[in-house]
Amino acid sequence: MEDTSRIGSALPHDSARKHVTGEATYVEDMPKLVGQRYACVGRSSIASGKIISMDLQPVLEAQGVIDVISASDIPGGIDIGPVFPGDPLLTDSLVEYVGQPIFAVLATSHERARKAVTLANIEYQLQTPVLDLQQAIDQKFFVRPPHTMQRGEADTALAKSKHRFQGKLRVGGQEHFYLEGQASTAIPEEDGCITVHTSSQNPTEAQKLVAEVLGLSMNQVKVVTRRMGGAFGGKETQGSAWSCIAAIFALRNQCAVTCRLSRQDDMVMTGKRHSFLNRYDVGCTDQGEILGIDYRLAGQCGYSPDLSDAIVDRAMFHCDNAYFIPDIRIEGLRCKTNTVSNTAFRGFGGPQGMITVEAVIDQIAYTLGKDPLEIRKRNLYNLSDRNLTPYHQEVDHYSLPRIIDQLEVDADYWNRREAVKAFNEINPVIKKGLALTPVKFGISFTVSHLNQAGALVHVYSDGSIHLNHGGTEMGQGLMVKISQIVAEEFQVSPENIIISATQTDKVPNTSPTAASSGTDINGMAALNAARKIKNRIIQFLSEKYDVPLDHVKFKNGEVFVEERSLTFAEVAHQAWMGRVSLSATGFYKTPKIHYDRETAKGRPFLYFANGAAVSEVIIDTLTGECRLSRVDILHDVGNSINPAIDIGQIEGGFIQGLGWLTCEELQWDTSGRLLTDSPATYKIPAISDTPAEFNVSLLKNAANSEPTVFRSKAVGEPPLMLAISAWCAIRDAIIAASGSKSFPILHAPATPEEVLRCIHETGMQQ
Ligand code: MTE
Ligand code: QUE
Ligand code: MOS
Repeated sequence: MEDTSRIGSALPHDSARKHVTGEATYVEDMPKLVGQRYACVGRSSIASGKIISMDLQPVLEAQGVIDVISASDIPGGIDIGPVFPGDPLLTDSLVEYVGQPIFAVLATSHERARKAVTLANIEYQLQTPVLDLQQAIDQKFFVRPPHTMQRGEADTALAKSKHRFQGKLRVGGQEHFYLEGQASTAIPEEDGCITVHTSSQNPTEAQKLVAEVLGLSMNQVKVVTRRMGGAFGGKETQGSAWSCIAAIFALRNQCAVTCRLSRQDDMVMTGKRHSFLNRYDVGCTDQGEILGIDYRLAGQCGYSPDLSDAIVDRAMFHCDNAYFIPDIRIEGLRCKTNTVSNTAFRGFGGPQGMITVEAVIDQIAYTLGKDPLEIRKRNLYNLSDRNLTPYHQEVDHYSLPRIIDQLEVDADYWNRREAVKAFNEINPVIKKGLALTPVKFGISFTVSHLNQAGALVHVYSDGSIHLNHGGTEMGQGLMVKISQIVAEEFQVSPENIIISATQTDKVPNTSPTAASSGTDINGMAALNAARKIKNRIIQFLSEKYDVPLDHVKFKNGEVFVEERSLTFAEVAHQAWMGRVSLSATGFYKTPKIHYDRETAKGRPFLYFANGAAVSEVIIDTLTGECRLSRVDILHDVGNSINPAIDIGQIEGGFIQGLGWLTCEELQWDTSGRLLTDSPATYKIPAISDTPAEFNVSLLKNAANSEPTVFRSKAVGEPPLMLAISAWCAIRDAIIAASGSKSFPILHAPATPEEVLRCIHETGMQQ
């Protein structure tokens, strides 16, 4: 067996072929069981009020309907709030947003269930909803108390600054728009137990909540996730409700039940990225060096806490981005509105914080008449006297200065700056813009207990390997990466390894696959399990052949016992004959991290992921339309475990960020109904929005300074924020259009309407 394709090899995604042929199995593709039934949820039509009466008789009498449940039919606990209470699985009195689940129907087909839910007669007593973020701020309408982080004396620094300005930035939310909607199938088992197959980033939480709503213990519930058709944070907490509904029906009716959301139900009933309204007060020197910032970051959480406490925290952790701010105060507000509860979305609040400081930098550059890149470089963290973050973690290793230096050259920034200027001088209608922005993103869950993972590895007597761990596959390539890690440890081909569905009865008490930590933590746990088995084999062979332990070596598909060479299969067989356990669990907990939220001090992150992007845009000042002519990205993934997967994550993350910042816009009407509830009204980027020239490179010689798995770095979320460069480039083009008359307050997303608004506000150059 000759094989070298392990760590660092650009293996295709294990399911790539199956994704395009349609062979990959999603929840809905599973073979149907005899008596399979379908559930659908009836939702509220008002944003705020009380249910006065509810007549479900017409629903029950509809064609194909088998069962109807409302809140009082839930056998166990009703509240499925993931961290704090506030999310009733079904509500029977208080209604807090349009689309809130009130009852559920079981029918013989998905279509019949969907039809039946429209037949309910529900009377409400209306209350006035709070729909506007500014209104929630003014009324101090919060889902959680405010929280402040600070270092130094922001007020004093601001007072003595030569230049001082204030600003306000609106940052839009984002619909996840995963290809596969929320879906769960529940199957009743013996002794009142239940199995749930679900499209979830968080099988353990689904297990816990299904157990709670059914009044079971966790060992009676098994949750299985083979893969998701995309998740992006949207299936971290908000996949559980549909598992619970399916499970309740399955036990009541002793049949298999599938609950999957139609695209419209999914868009209306599940949370999105938080929109933010951020305020800043900034002081700087003549050279553009920031002296102090006073921030107020206000996230729109929707009606319940969900993960908003941690999400607004992460916005606060990233409103410095790559810049040292000597004196800083950050206040974070968790605003409540009568809209669906917002949730995790790639970056987890980080992007909404980071974009704010990038707006600040652009405003400093504009005020001082300097190139924004010069201001960015002037304010970067260094490793000596400018290395302390607002949360008192030291920046101790930092590839950004190197990344920016190299990208400036690779992307030919300064020559293109001149070319853009020259272009804008002779073109009155079409304007170009250019921007380089960095990303520094903290890696680890900021909530310490989540930074743990488990794995289970079996070696069978024929040398084939079965691998299981707590992480879930959502398209990001976690499974292929972890099989490369285990293959490396045993020095076998990844083809020897079968990747199995994530299952709560194989690895218990898992964290959600989130915070970009999937490979970091599950990879380490799998490595730990593999190493245990390997050490047992070494011990066994050393005794059997009477050689010292270090004379047994695994190399390239073979096991060498001094000069004797055995295949991995032969070794597995011998070890089994020798009664050696060839199965092991593995465990990992992230070292070094600690954070005290009370004092807002500590080391929440094991390390930082870094990257930078240069975007060049062309805008049409008559229509506000915008195109990306060229994007150059240099990103640090440490020692890449799989460069093909990593580059895919960078490209995908950038384009998803581009959608968030340029074309995706959520809109509600004045009664709180989501208007953008289908692809007809909600515009995600298309293949034609890919930059005309798109250069993506991985930083070379970039081994992680922390002992992560094979010195790699997390890649899932950070590249999304590289798209901020496109948003800054659009502002650069608007400034050119106005002949630099005033600084345009460009909000996000920079849709054509927003670009036109800015141009009209700042005035076109004569
Ligand atoms: N890539 C794909 N293809 N699909 C996804 O749903 N989710 C992102 C990112 N990349 C996602 C993705 C998010 S929000 C996270 S946190 C990480 O993947 C999670 O996976 P990882 O920790 O294994 O990188
Ligand atoms: C990044 C994340 C998450 C996070 C913190 C991060 C995340 C998540 C939680 C979380 C917080 C408190 C809980 C809990 C989960 O925190 O995804 O169950 O009690 O779920 O910095 O991605
Ligand atoms: Mo990702 S937002 O942490 O699921």
